[in-house]
Amino acid sequence: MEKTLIIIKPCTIQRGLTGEIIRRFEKKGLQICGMKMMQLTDEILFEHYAHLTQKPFFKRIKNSMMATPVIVCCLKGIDAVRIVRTMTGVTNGRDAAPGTIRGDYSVSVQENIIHASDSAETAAIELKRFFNKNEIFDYKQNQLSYLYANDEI
Ligand code: IDP
Ligand code: MG
Repeated sequence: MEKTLIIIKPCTIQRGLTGEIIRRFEKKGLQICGMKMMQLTDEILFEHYAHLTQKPFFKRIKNSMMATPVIVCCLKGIDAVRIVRTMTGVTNGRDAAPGTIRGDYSVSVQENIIHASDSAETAAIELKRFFNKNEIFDYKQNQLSYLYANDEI
């Protein structure tokens, strides 16, 4: 089983879409292993968006991500990273396919609803960045034998 990180961005919190987003992942069958609200800082965003610090829009993204607290969430399942990225859609909400989260709720490159880890390696690093060890919970998912075939788990 794989674990991945999503961040419910301030635009989503302000638009009252948090429940909608979490609901999609729950309905899919992913297990919530951690969830908390936190205020992001300059330091954590500098690290988290290290690949964007030289971009002219970096300050704008940073301000946008600090506009309200965010909700960070750890989701678990087989191929969870890939599933969550596919459900999230491409970065630009205007290009994202209908049926994806960004495709259904965003018309913006920047205000694009959630962050989702892009590989298993990144997910491990990002989960450590936003969660303490005791904030990720490993508990039995009772529906497991209805979500997967025996040979998959
Ligand atoms: P991702 O969120 O789809 O993985 P990244 O390229 O990692 O996309 O960019 C991180 C975040 O930075 C995006 O989700 C978006 O909010 C913002 N961003 C990326 N490219 C642009 C841009 O060209 N203009 C404004 N914001 C951008
Ligand atoms: Mg990214």
